[in-house]
Amino acid sequence: MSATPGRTYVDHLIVGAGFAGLAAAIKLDEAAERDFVVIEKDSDVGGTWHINTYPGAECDVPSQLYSYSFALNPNWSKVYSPQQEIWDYTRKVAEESGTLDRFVFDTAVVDATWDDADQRWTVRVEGPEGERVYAARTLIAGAGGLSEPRLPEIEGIDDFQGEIFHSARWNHDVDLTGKRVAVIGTGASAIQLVPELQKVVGHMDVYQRTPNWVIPRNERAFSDFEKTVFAKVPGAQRALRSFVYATLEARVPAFARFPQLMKAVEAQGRKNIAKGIRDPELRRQVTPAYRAGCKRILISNKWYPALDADNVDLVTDPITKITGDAVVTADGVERPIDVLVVATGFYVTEPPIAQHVTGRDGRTLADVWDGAGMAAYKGTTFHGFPNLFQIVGPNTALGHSSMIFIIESQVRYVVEAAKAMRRERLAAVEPTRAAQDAWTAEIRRRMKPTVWQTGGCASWYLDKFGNNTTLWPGQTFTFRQHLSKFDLDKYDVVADDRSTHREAVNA
Ligand code: N01
Repeated sequence: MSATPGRTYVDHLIVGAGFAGLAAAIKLDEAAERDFVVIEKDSDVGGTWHINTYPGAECDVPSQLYSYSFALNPNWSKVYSPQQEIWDYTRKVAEESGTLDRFVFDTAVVDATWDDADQRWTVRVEGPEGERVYAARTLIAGAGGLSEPRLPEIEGIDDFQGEIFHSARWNHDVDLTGKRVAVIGTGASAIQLVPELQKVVGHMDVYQRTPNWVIPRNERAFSDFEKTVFAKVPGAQRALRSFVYATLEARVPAFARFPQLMKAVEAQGRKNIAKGIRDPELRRQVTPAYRAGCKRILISNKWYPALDADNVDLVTDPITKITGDAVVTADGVERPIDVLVVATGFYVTEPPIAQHVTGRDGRTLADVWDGAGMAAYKGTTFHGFPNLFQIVGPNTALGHSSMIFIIESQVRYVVEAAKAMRRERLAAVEPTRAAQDAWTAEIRRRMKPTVWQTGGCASWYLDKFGNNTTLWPGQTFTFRQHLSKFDLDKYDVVADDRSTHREAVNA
């Protein structure tokens, strides 16, 4: 084999420097798999927590659990960490890991194509110095499940003359003080940003298509004493972490097998509404008509009081169009605005990256999924796409606990795969069709009785076929068990009988 001029050979190419990509880099490094590069389209590590800077952005998973098990942070300020604190945490972890020399920022992956002759991924990237091509043995996609903003397809939205931005692309140059603002969407992002905007705007219309169940949030700051104990006695922090983990896991049976138990959550939600909202009509409008848990359960003490404020109107009539300076609803009412905030979520069930990854038979992931929906083996590898590993792949997201637990489980699997490939001298590993189909069938079977499938709502968890291709349908420790070792017997392999070492080909 000869190296094509202009191609940089690496063992592993990691896409994204968020929690997933960073963990992959650190753990590969620890496993002496040091020949990797991390391609990040933005200017720093942190992923979601670098990008989502909307006012009020915080994590609704407890801080103790929303951090790496291998990098506990004794200094979390509160039970639920703010965005800036989490971003700072990822930067600190990255700096201390000694891996940052292999991160390439401000550089986007254009496309990735499996080269069967070379048994490598050809990955084109575009950065400040133009295009560059990598030939990577493995492609580890950690670009995030919720990273591509989805703008609403509303007639006239392109004609709006005022400022418009998505919650995940906040424009901090726009001063909202005293302005007339519309917010479209009432999901996890909206319920955090609306209470902050309410404090400064002149007037705000919040457009709700479907209400969410929102339960109270047990918020409090960690005392200096607690932080000192966490720093001096890591075991104490680990114990708290385990307690939080167990508390969240205890809710899984209600999500996965006995959705009627969710009535208890609905009672909490109703109480939260009654506490936060005075007007009976507004209370009625924000009360969901589906089983709690069907959509992500939200937590906030500020959302309902914000909707109840005098400078806020909740609008439930469907939006029909947007003009140069107003939002028009089906009842014919036109509400003039200066700024439009779209908190309408992300591309999830077919992330745009799928259109740019081409596998062994010349088809993209999007082509493959178009026929039957997203599917992967163990949420991580794909038949037809050798040596491709996706962190936070199909059926790995959670509605009840911390994604960092899932990310660490998948990263361990990837590292085990890399070690197995080196040990067994393999050029390529690809899950068999049978293994992937059996895994998918089992997921579908277990998904049937869950609240996500039976709860009576439309959600981003479900794809166009009505299948839940996003969530893991059970306890997270079972997911970890499934991925605890790399099961080579479920893979087709290609022996590495060529001198494909980096030293040889990069020379
Ligand atoms: O997005 P969403 P998000 N016209 O998809 C509405 C994570 N997250 O950014 O429900 C009118 O939940 C849509 O209405 P409907 C978390 O996993 C985590 O808020 O589809 N409305 C909905 O109300 C979360 O689940 C944190 O009927 C339209 C809203 O927009 C995920 O990100 C914080 C519309 C979209 O809600 C996404 O949350 C924030 C249209 N055309 C987010 N299109 C943490 O704290 C959409 N909507 C960890």
